[in-house]
Amino acid sequence: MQETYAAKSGENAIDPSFFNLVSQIAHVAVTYGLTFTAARFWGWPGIEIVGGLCILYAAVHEFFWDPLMENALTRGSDLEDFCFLVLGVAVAAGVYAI
Ligand SMILES: [Ca+2]
Repeated sequence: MQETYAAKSGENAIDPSFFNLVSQIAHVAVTYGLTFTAARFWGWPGIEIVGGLCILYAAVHEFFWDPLMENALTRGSDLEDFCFLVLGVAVAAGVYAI
């Protein structure tokens, strides 16, 4: 059984590059939202704790969980996913600092 193929015009399918774009926007938004919200409540200690937990989560999820459990059709680059999760933390810290 063939698992992947190029969709024909008009066929109901997901464009992998569009799927990846949406995924990376979601990765940044999640860690940005969590870290910036923590910063609003607890300042820099909130960024250190919640941002640190986000980075820990990103590392475990992307380099342990995904290689074992993620569907081959939706799995992209774990390193890219990790970088965008960390980017959300970094942007939150940057926005909080200014
Ligand atoms: Ca991943």
